[in-house]
Amino acid sequence: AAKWTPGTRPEELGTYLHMDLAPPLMDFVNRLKNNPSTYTSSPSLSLMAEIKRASPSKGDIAPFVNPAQQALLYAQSGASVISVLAEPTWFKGSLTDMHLVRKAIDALPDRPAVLRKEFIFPEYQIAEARLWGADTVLLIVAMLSQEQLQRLYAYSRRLGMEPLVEVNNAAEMARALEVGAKVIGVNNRNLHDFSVDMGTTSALVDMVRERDVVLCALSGIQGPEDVRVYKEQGVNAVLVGESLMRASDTKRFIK
Ligand code: IGP
Repeated sequence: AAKWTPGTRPEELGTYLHMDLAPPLMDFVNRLKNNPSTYTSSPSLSLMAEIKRASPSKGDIAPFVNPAQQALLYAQSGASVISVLAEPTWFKGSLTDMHLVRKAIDALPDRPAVLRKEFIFPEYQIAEARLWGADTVLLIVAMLSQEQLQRLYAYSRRLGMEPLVEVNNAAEMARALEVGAKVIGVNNRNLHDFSVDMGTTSALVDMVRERDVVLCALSGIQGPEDVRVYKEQGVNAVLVGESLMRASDTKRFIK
């Protein structure tokens, strides 16, 4: 088989069978459910900390951040997952950022899982994520037909990765549940007009209450007060980008 180096496209290698060239994989769901952190306010609430240089709604946030350093800070702060924006145009991210994050935390005991945060559409992006050191990927229900969602979900699972499936309303939540998603993130930010409504997640908690689903609140979380409210409502994880990128003390933020 051809040898994999960073940048090699999966299709150059052949099929997913070449995934034996990828680095070891961590169980993302298990990492979210069994959070050994002493920093988060409860063992049942996990933190997904995001590396985000810029965004379409906010412009530059931390364009010159060192992803390896930031990843170590997040790991020390008790993050269960490090989400890395890999999208270049609006978020100034890259797969290199994600690869550097994986390398920086790889040898840590109980290292956080690594999430490729990008608009994933073709299947090769999932294989590519895996080869570059991701433990999982984001799938956005709003940009996929149900058939595409089903196909990408199945492909991700076939590579051993339970994806984070992002929804924005009840209809999309129903679609995520229909494909059998085990980790569902509700985006409080409307992707069309960028408005943020923190109640978006709260409104969907009841739809997953009796199910084996890890429910995550995404976007707009500014501090421990927001985290506490979600925890009381039964939310299992929070994903925080901008506030953590700007925080001078990430540990206190999470506590
Ligand atoms: C993070 P915030 O407000 O904490 O920086 O938001 C995260 O939710 C956001 O980056 C995000 C995102 C996405 C980015 C959620 N879904 C899809 C790109 C694509």
